[in-house]
Amino acid sequence: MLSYSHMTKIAIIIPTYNEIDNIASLTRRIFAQKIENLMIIFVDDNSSDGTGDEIAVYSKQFPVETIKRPGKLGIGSAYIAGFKKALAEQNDLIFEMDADLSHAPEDIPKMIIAADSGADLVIGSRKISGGKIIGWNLRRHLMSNGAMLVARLFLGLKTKDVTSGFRCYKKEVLEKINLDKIKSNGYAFQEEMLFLTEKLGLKVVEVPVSFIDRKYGKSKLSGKDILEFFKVMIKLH
Ligand SMILES: Nc1nc2c(ncn2[C@@H]2O[C@H](COP(=O)(O)OP(=O)(O)OP(=O)(O)O)[C@@H](O)[C@H]2O)c(=O)[nH]1
Ligand SMILES: [Mg+2]
Repeated sequence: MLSYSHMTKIAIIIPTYNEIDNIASLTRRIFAQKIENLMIIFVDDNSSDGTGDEIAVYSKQFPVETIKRPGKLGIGSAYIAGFKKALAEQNDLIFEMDADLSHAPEDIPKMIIAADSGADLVIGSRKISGGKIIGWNLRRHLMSNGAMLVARLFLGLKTKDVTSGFRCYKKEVLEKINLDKIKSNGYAFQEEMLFLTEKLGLKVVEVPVSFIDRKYGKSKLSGKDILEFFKVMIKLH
């Protein structure tokens, strides 16, 4: 059992859109970490592949809740809906995590320890020593590195992994940010949240993780998301 200095309530927010083949393994691996007071909040956008029914199976065995939305409304608004529920339910640490097993549940404990050691926002980072990306082609690496370099220079970000969607926020960070003002989605959402957190002068700590490209299901990343990433960068500047 992982121990930390106080009774910490933890919520893991996981947006899902057609992730049926990943739910069982993801849920089992998260609860296999034996972390006290931990719950999952799935935000499912009426997936057509039965993801919602699969989640319902696990919600009988584990502390799993679901926010069901009527259709694909985007990852940014899914996270915001999850954040609001997690705050309303008095969670102290609030994670963002993908459903596609790119983020290893086994990395959750070290992120909790980093938060407990003083970080306001912990980033599961692929871009510091010890972090890596497994399974991407050269084009994907170049695109990702290029976009992150431009964003870091343009917005003066200190954090290396700007777009990581594997994060742990202390509740105070989410209380300080006006969530209703955030309209961005995809990678732009991660960029905007990071910018606002750094601007508040809060402590961001990166811990190395290995990101593994998805085996099951389809990527929802689109050209529109890449364009939005640069548009939001200009808006924030
Ligand atoms: N609720 C909801 N979840 C979404 C939506 N779009 C993506 N997701 C989920 O968000 C997570 C990240 O989406 P991915 O398609 O893996 O995108 P990515 O990780 O940025 O890109 P890849 O590296 O290609 O996998 C996954 O759990 C998706 O199921 C959406 O519109 N609504
Ligand atoms: Mg993914």
